[in-house]
Amino acid sequence: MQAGDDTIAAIATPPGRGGIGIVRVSGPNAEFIAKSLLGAVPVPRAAAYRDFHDAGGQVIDTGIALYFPSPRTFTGENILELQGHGGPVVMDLLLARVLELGARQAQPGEFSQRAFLNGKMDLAQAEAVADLIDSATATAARGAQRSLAGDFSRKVRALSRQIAELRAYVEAAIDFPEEEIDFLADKTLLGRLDALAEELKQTLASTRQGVLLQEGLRVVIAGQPNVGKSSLLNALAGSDTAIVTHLPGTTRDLLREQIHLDGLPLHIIDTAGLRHTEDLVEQHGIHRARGAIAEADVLLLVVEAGTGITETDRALLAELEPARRCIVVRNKIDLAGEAATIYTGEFGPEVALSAKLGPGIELLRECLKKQTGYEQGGEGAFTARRRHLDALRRAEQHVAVAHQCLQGSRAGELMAEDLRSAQHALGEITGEFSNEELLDLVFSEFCIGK
Ligand SMILES: Nc1nc2c(ncn2[C@@H]2O[C@H](COP(=O)(O)OP(=O)(O)OP(=O)(O)O)[C@@H](O)[C@H]2O)c(=O)[nH]1
Ligand SMILES: [Mg+2]
Repeated sequence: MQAGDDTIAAIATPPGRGGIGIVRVSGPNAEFIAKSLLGAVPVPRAAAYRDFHDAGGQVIDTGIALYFPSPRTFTGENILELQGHGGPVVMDLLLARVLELGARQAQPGEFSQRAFLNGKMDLAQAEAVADLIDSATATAARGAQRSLAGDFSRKVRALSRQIAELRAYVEAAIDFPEEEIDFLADKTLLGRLDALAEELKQTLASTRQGVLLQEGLRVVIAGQPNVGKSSLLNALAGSDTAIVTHLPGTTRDLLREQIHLDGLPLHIIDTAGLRHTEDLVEQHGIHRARGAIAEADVLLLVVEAGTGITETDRALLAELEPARRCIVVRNKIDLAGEAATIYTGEFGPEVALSAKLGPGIELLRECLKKQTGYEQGGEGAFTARRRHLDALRRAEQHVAVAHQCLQGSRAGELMAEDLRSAQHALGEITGEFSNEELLDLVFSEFCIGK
């Protein structure tokens, strides 16, 4: 795949008013556009204070122009950056002029895509650019910065190199069949496969953490009406997001709040109380609640301490996949005269607390941390994506099969084939092996101008 040979342009700053707005141009025409718009091409990599002219020679704006000639640029192409005043009309006029001079409006993520296609960064690094922009916590931002710097890619490449060496070894054994027995019976080969499997396992574990850090966790609060679900959302968020009343059926729609636990982003969703109802609006709410429950990473099932888990709650728990994490919250301990505590109940951890008064909320936070399996943003934590996790899992499986081939039948050919597949899976992470579909998927999530 090759980067386009046309010139792209976009407003790189967010829409709306701001002190400064930036129009970014990349491609072979950037130089011509600079000359037409500014009168002369600025000295490379030096700030130039210039008038930005329209077709009739009128000044659209005055600002800073920066020119970066290929190849030492973000995209690898000629880049022109025009920093003007950040008003939507000024920016639109400036962009319109640039398009008039032969550039085309860039697609979301197209600058980063060109950077990837021109070998300026690999695919995981390009994804980290978007992750850095989207990061919800400071820990996630630091993790994305590490991935952008190549920490994650280096791990993946090192694994890929290890597999390549093993492949060479095994393929040599196949090519010289008279020595095959010796080659494949060699204990060091088995040892190296074991070491590889172990490293894959560790990388998978840190990648899982990386995905958690980037995406955060969907925590859904559910239960019967009036048990204090919305009060719990408010207590966790430390704000009055949700309406709380003594009337059952207060919450109808899904309510979302974002908080973080030691740098791990949590998307908390409050839902309508589950009950049989004739009220049409509430029915819709309950339908949405069920949808949210089905997609939850962690379910907080709220019950009243005085009542405990009811038959309706049991029915809900029975519907959940066994692997789904669930914490039972026994709310309103102040009414039941209980103390805040945490213990292991029938369905997993149970936390007794009072959402209204506060005792036990800290215990719930601790429990959430444990349940998520998130290790507090250790030094060197990097962000990753589900796509990466997927590829690593496939690589792990292929290596496991290769291991079996070696131990069981000493089937050199099969082993070589699985090692090849494992290496291919790793190559998908860095984009060494990619296709248009994958690239479209990755870059379409970017913002315009990045
Ligand atoms: N005493 C006491 N009352 C509570 C506690 N938590 C919630 N409540 C009260 O219980 C009532 C219902 O609280 P909500 O938070 O609206 O309950 P909900 O589960 O969101 O209710 P629906 O949205 O109708 O399903 C309100 O009057 C709250 O003040 C608590 O810990 N102690
Ligand atoms: Mg509610």
